[in-house]
Amino acid sequence: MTLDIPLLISEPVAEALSRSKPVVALESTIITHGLPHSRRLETALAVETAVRDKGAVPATIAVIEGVLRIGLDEKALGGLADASGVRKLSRADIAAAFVDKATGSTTVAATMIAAHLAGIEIFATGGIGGVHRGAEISFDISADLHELARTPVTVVAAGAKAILDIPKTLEVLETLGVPVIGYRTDQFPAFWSRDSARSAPVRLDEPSQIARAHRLRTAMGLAGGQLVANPIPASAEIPTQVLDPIIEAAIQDADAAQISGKEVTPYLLDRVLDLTEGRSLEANIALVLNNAALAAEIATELTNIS
Ligand code: PSU
Ligand code: MN
Repeated sequence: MTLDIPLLISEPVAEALSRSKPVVALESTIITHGLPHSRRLETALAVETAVRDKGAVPATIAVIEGVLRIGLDEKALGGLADASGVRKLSRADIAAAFVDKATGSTTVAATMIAAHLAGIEIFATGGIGGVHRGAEISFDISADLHELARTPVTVVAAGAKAILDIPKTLEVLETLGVPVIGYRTDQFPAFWSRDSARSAPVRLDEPSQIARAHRLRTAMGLAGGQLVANPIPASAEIPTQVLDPIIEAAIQDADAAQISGKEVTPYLLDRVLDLTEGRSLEANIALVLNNAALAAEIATELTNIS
């Protein structure tokens, strides 16, 4: 017996895919687990608009009542933004959410899986998960890194969150053979800041080049995606000197409160938001919008490759 995957692709997304129009996948965890309630719907809609403004179709992905939804209308987005108790779903959690008929947001890893199922090659987010500071003790390494090594979706992010251990995150990506492409930069960006004092292993300056590299990897039969590291706009960045002590304090708070597992990332983001008095929130939103626009440009270039 084969089971059907409970999958629903929205009308506009299905139409765009069938006509080979540009489509950009968007994740939902950054909305439900990365932003305060008051800014969720507004941000989700603004990110979709940033994709549309560049001529592509947005496909926000989430599991709603046990169904994997690719493309959410405003009502569904509003329901997700308002809901409490929304699960955070990574690769390990999706099938159980179907069985339980649960509602959950997809992380970078789960959104890549869902995008690939639907035939979407490019995805925009804020920052990927990575190797946490102190991972040599905690073993906390995000499933996002392994997903990048196995699922052929190009992910546009503002680097890795500065709450992580960025050098270790880059080492693991190198070990896994994931291309890490600095977009118009030699530096690997650190989410809220443009620089992390680490270089980006590869640099490409044109969306068309990133699209070609994606397709060439497919042609070579290479598993996995690419990470496009797109620095936050200069006008929105928070310099590392300002952030570093705040991140240290947030990590100490997390240790004291014995936060572990998938709670760690949302907890740290929330503490940084409090400690920066909201400045990190504005930066977070600005960088997601910037990534959505670049992903739409790459999506358009992908449709130009015959
Ligand atoms: N970036 C943000 N906010 C977030 C995340 C990333 O600005 O909430 C989420 C993404 O969904 C990412 C996840 O995939 O955190 C990583 O979580 P973990 O470290 O538990 O794998
Ligand atoms: Mn983790």
